[in-house]
Amino acid sequence: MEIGEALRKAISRFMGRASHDKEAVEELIRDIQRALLSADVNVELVMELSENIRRKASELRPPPGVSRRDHVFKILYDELVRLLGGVQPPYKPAGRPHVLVMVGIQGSGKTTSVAKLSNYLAKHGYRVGVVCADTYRPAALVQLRQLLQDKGIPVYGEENSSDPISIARRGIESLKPQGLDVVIVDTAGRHKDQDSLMKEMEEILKALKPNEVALVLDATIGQRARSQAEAFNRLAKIGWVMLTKMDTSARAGGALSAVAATGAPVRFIGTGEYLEDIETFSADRYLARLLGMPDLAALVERVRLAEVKISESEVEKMMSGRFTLSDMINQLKEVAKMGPLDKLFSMLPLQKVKSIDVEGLADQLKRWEAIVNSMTPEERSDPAIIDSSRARRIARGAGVAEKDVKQLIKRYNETKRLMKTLKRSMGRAPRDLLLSGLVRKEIDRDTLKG
Ligand SMILES: Nc1nc2c(ncn2[C@@H]2O[C@H](COP(=O)(O)OP(=O)(O)OP(=O)(O)O)[C@@H](O)[C@H]2O)c(=O)[nH]1
Ligand SMILES: [Mg+2]
Repeated sequence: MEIGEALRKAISRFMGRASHDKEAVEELIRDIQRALLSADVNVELVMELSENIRRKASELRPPPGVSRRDHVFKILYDELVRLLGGVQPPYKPAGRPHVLVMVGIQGSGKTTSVAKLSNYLAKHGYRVGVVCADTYRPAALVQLRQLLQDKGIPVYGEENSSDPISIARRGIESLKPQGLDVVIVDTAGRHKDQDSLMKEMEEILKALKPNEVALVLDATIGQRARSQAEAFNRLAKIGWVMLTKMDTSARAGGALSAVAATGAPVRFIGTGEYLEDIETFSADRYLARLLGMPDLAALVERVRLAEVKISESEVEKMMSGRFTLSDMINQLKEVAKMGPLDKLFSMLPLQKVKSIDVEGLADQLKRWEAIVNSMTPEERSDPAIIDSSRARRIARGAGVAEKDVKQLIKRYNETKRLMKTLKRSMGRAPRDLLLSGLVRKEIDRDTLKG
């Protein structure tokens, strides 16, 4: 059974049970262990994951409004994310230049990925150069030059040499004086057998002593990913994995075992044949796809929101209509402190946008705070009295444009209106419900209508 399917089955079985007591958790753990072990995930890692689930399920209480079933599932989910290398900080190649060699078997997508990654890094402000050390496929050099040179990314290659090691060496020597931050080396994958490929890689790595080796893995190859990953990892410690062809229907379960086998996280994924088709890897999105259960993703999201702590008195205030402009801003500040903004922000009915530009929000908050500070106490407690001339005065005092003042008041009125609707629609529903993220659904529906 493919790993994704095995995990899906284990989860469905648990979710479908009538009770979710200790026994059910043990059964879930056994099923998950079987699934992971049969995908060759390292035994120690599996044991650690099991122990963490067991401990958290017995020690932690579900957040308000969340069933034990959903809570246990979220615990499992978090452990799977951790197994996948957790949440990676942004990629920051260090060293001058940082020499990165991309390896992988024939057709895995190395050349395409080298082009994508160099363009991606160049866009993020790095000066990047590329060395084509593939002597078996002359088209690779032509392809890289076509794709990259007009982006200002130098590509070193030799048309008539058949020695990849000296090409790579000369390539780095010739690119170094150009003051680059990163040099990415594309290697060949086409060999008559795996042994000769490995031998060539070994020599290249010995000669170049790169800062990093990245493994390019085709997401569609399933469990073979693991033996490939291990073979390359024996040659050199794989720093990270680039998973290609994630735009195809493959569930990419092999990646999980490859990652577990090498201990190297996935950093980037390829999502198509074009230069722009590269994304940073997100364990969240990957698991949603591996498990093939979109409703599970929604569930994780709901539990996550429930785990956010907004105090009862705040909720009380919001619901009672004693919700002032300053309250709104204070609340936004609290939310801003709490991290993954786009998710948390959507809990408060203040923005319709789906994803929030964090820096933009911080700026906006500063502006709004200045606006509220330059209001009189009467204006603050009753913004309805703010007419154009007052708005102009406030704007001058806060050093903002008049339209910023109007925007803030509009946002405040919308929020208040929403609170009223919410109160009506929820009647005397327990506060917990509000906290559990149900709010969000109501609001989405509401804002969509409005
Ligand atoms: N759909 C899709 N196709 C991809 C992706 N990455 C690579 N490809 C395709 O996969 C095929 C092989 O890609 P290459 O980059 O040539 O692979 P390689 O590892 O350099 O191959 P060799 O040099 O022969 O070892 C090409 O047809 C690419 O267009 C991807 O993320 N999505
Ligand atoms: Mg190639």
